[in-house]
Amino acid sequence: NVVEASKRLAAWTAVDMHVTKDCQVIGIGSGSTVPYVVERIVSQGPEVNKDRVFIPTGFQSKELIVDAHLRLGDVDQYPHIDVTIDGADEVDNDLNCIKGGGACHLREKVLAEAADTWIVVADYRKNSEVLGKTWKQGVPVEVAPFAYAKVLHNLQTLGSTGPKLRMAKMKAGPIVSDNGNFVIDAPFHEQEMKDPLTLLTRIKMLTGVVEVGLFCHMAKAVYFGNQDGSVTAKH
Ligand code: DER
Repeated sequence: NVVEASKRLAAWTAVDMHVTKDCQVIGIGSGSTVPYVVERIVSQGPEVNKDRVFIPTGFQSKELIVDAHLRLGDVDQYPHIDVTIDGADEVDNDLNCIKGGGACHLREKVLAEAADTWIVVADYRKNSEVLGKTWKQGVPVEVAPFAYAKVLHNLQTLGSTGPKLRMAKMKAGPIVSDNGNFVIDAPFHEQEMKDPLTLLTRIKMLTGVVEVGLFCHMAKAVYFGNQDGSVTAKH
């Protein structure tokens, strides 16, 4: 379908542009777009991939690497990464991203920061002017379970219009991240979302917050696949 085709287009373009022969340590993000990133890397052939190592940003990301028979590495061994490619839930015109729709944003941000180059790939639905325009679920906030009720209260005080603990669908109770934490989804007014760095800083300072799904001034480039088969790049 057109959304999947646009994800593939974004992913293939990003790999062709940024996963060059000299890239040896590669971070793999999470979500439904990154499988096309792995697909394109595999298509570069066993010769170039045999000396590479691939670092996952969570369980799903690890399974992608293992299933593609690529060499799995650990961020403990490779704390410095050449390039990490990941998805996003929404991207504004300054390349700020909302991430965490898949509750993987702690490890995703670690590998984004560890990388010399962090690249985002997404379908056209994520291409936005101001964060919060299309992604209505709110800012994902990973919290220590012990602190979730206090952080919920703090987020309301910060102006969130209705912070909610993210509940599991096929399990009674909240979802639990790969790190054993809960996730709160905190919607904010456009006023706050227009300055994501300030909002990120205010949320991150709340004791009990582990990581915030706002990635500000981190992406070197973002590629969106469009419905007409073209690609939009933001730098
Ligand atoms: O949770 C995340 O940040 C993931 O990268 C995810 O939200 C990306 O979304 P996708 O499934 O549309 O690629």
